[in-house]
Amino acid sequence: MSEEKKILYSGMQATGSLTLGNYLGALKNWVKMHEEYECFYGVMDLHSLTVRQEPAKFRQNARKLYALYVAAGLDPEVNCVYFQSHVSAHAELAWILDCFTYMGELSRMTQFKDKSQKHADNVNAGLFTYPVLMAADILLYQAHVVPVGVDQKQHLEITRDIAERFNKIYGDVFTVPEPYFGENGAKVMSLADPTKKMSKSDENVNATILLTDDRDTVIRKFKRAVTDSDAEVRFAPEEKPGISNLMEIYGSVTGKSHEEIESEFAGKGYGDFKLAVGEAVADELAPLQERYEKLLADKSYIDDCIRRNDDKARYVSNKTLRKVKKKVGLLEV
Ligand code: ATP
Ligand code: LTN
Repeated sequence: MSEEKKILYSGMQATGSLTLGNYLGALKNWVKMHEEYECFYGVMDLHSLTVRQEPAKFRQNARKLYALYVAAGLDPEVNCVYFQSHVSAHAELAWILDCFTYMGELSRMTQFKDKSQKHADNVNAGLFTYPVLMAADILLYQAHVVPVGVDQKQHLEITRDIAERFNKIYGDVFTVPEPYFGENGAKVMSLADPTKKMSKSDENVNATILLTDDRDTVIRKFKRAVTDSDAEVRFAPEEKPGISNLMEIYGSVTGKSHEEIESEFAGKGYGDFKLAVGEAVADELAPLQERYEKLLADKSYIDDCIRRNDDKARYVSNKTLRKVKKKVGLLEV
């Protein structure tokens, strides 16, 4: 009998284009996971609604995100790659878990504080309860591990707290998940300000590398990346955040260690190094972009994959939802 695989769950918001940060911090690490885990990946379109979306563009972006998942190597025949909003169990469990989450703990979430500053005209209740919907996503599938970038650490902690609180009252209903951070690229910093994370909502186009940027754009953006005025390629995040960030990126795409990179560029200037980083990233993105263009042209293939995987996600998540409803005492007839 084959041993049952542990379960992995992750996803991204369906907002805008993905950045190199999303790719190196999350997506790239997901691709091989199916060897060890049974994997579920959502297009988190309900989460995107916490910020105003233009409906036609939003719909397009959501399908594009799905295509990018597949282009990056997530095989929808092997992984369950589906849409969050197509599986009503997410919203249902989120409501139940809202009633097991405290205002105080949600107020401490740094993402809530950041986003309410950024969108001061629209500090909606969804922005506040965002982590509870995320907890519902994860707990519905009884996930053991959740691979994310380090910016999601706090959200994983609250997910664990909610699961443990619920289990304490009702017995072992939820698997308590562990976060998984990749070794490299867990926090890719902005090219314009290496003390800030690279974010797809950054207004400065030179701060981010988009997965859809063409070769020339990638190379140009790396050439312009902010670094210090010294000329030594050396890993020192505090003292040289710009160069250290570029080293992390270069290491992440080439597999080279910091020491190997330092010796490769010993005695060479920043110009050579930046060009090498740009070329390595462009080389990494080229095959992904080619697959992406092909997938976008085949709408029916993507839609078919979505439908099939939505069904699987519904089936798995409903098992947990039914159990939860029973435990809290909602009447079944
Ligand atoms: P925004 O910055 O607009 O809030 P985002 O780029 O963080 O959005 P998400 O959908 O929230 O996008 O994140 C998707 C995944 O990408 C998460 O696992 C997150 O941790 C990871 N991620 C995002 N930015 C980075 C980054 N700069 N470095 C590493 N991982 C990142
Ligand atoms: N909040 C996450 C996106 C997300 C997620 C999830 C990630 C929503 N639900 C469940 C992992 C598991 C983010 O990356 N900003």
